[in-house]
Amino acid sequence: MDSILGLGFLSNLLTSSLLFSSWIPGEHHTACLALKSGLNVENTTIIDVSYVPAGSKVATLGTCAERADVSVSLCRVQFFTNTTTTSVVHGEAWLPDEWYGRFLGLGNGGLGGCIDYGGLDYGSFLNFATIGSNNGHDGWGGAAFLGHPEVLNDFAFRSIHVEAVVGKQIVEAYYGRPHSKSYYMGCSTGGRQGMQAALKFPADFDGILAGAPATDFNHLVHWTNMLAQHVGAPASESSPAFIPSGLWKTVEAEVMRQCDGIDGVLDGVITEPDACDFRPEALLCHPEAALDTCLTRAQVEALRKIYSPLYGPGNQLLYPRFDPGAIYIPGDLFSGDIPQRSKDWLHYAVLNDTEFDFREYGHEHAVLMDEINPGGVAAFDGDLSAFRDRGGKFLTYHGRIDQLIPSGNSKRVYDLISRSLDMPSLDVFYRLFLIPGMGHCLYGPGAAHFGQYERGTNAVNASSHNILLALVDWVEGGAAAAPDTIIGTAEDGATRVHCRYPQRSVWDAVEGRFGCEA
Ligand SMILES: *[C@@H]1O[C@H](CO)[C@@H](O)[C@H](O)[C@H]1NC(C)=O
Ligand SMILES: *[C@@H]1O[C@H](CO)[C@@H](O)[C@H](O)[C@H]1NC(C)=O
Ligand SMILES: *[C@@H]1O[C@H](CO)[C@@H](O)[C@H](O)[C@H]1NC(C)=O
Ligand SMILES: *[C@@H]1O[C@H](CO)[C@@H](O)[C@H](O)[C@H]1NC(C)=O
Ligand SMILES: [Ca+2]
Repeated sequence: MDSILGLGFLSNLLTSSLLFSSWIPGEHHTACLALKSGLNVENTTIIDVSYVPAGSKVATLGTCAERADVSVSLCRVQFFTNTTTTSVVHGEAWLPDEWYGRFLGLGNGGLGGCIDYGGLDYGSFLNFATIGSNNGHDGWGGAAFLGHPEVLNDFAFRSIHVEAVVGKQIVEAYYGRPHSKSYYMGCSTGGRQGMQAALKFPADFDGILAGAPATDFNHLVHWTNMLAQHVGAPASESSPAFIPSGLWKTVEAEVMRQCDGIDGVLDGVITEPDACDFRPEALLCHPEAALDTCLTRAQVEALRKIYSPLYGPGNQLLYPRFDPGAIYIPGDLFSGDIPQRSKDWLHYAVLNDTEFDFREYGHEHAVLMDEINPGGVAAFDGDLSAFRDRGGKFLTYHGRIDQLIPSGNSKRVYDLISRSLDMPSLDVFYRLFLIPGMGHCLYGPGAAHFGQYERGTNAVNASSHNILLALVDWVEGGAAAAPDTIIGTAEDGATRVHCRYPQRSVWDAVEGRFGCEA
C-alpha cells in the first residue's frame, strides 16, 4: 500500500487502520446509489449520484469543460446548495473506493465559475474524498456578478466554506464515519480562496495549500490595468509605447543576458528576480541598430515602469513589480487591450456599468475598489492567529516568472503576516516556497512540477517531491514532519531543491547543484 502513497510512517498507519478493506466488490456501488435518497443536507439538493469505474470519462456540470477523466473507482455526487435566496453554489464530491480518511476542498481560477475537474481527479487518485465547486456561478467570466451581490459574495468568500460544510456531511454519510483531517488546495484565485478560508473560517481546514494567491485582489486588478496602460491599452494602435509581441522576445533575451548569470549559472532561470536590476535602455535604438530588435525611448520608458513597483500618488506601495524573466502571454497584459478579467471585474462588480470606457481608467478607480472591496475580496490581512492557534498549517508557493501575479506579492504577504502576528519567522505554521523558473501556478523552464496541481507529472507519490503530500505529513506528523524543502522536477526530469522564504536558493559549485541558505 505504501508504494501507492509514499508517505512514510503516516501512510502506513492510515492505510492499515482506515482502509475499507472489509468492503466486498459491489458494495461501494450499492452504498453510492443509496445516497440518492439518503442525503439530507441543509439548503442542498442532490442533482445526481453515480458510481464511476476507474478509467472513465464523464460529462461535466457547467460550460467550462465537456468531459472529465476519472482515474480511480469512485462515488460521484453532484449537488447544489442555495447560499441565499438569490445565490447558489454547484458542486461535486468524488469519493474514492480507497479512502484514507482525508477530506480535500478545491479552489477556482480567474473570475470563474469552473469546477476544477483536474483537481477532483488528482485528489481522488491520491485517496482524498475531494470536493470542488463552481464558485457560485458558471463559466470563466464575471457577468453573473452584475446586480447580484450575493453571487459576488459566493466568489469573494463563501463557496469554499460551502464545500467544507456540505462536503464533510456528504463524506460522512457515504463512508459512515467523519473524515480525519481536512485539506484545501488551489492556485491563483484558488490561492486567494485558501487565504480567505484561513482568515474567515479558520476551522474549515487543518491544512491549506495556496498557490500564487491573488491576494490584495483589488490592487492586483489595478496593477493589471496600469501595466496594460503603460503599453498603451486600451488604444495601443496610437501609442508610441506599444511593444509588439515579436519585440518582447528581444526584451526577454536581454533580461536573460543581463540577469541569468547573477545566480552563478547560465541556465535560463533567474533564481532571484529581485536581484535583477534590469536596464531596458540597453535596447534603445541607435543609428546602426536593426529596427526590429531595438526599442524607442517611449518603449524603454514603458519597460522601466513595468519593471518597477506600482506606487499610489502618496507614494504608498500598491503592488510589486512584474518579475524580470516572466514571459509574454498572447492576449494578456501587454497585448494592447485591458485583459478581459479586469474589464469584467470593473464592469460587473465595481462600477456596475457595462459601458465604462477604459480610456477613462485611472488611480481614482483603485481608490473606489479599495472603498467598495466587493465581498471583502481583497483577503489582504495578516491576522492568521485563529488559524494558527487551532494548529492549522499553511503552505504556499509562487513561481518567480509568474506573468499574472508577481511573486513579490507573496513575499509581501509573508512580511505582512509576520508583522501582524509579531513573529519574525512563520515557520511553525506558514511556509512559502518560491519557485525559480515557474510561471503562473505551473510550467516554465524551472523545476516546476512538485505535485501542486494535477496528475500526470513526475514523482507525484513522495512527500519530498509533492507539496500536497508534504502538507499531509506536516498536519498529521507535527513539527518534525514540517517540509524544509520541496524538490521540483523539470520537463527533462532534472530536479532542483526549492527553498522556503526567507531562505535563499544558492548555487553550490562543489556539489554542482542549488541548495538553501538562511
Ligand atoms: C433552492 O432554491 C430554489 C430556487 O429558489 C428552490 O426551488 C429550492 O427549493 C431551494 N432548495 C433548497 C434545498 O432550499
Ligand atoms: C441556508 O439558507 C439560509 C437562507 O437562505 C441561510 O441563511 C443559511 O445560512 C443557509 N445555510 C447554509 C448551511 O448554507
Ligand atoms: C456595484 O454593485 C455592488 C454589489 O453587486 C456594490 O457592492 C457596489 O457598491 C456597486 N458599485 C457602485 C459604484 O455603486
Ligand atoms: C505512483 O503511483 C502510481 C499508482 O500506484 C504508479 O502507477 C506510478 O508509477 C507511481 N509513480 C511514481 C513516480 O512512483
Ligand atoms: Ca541562472
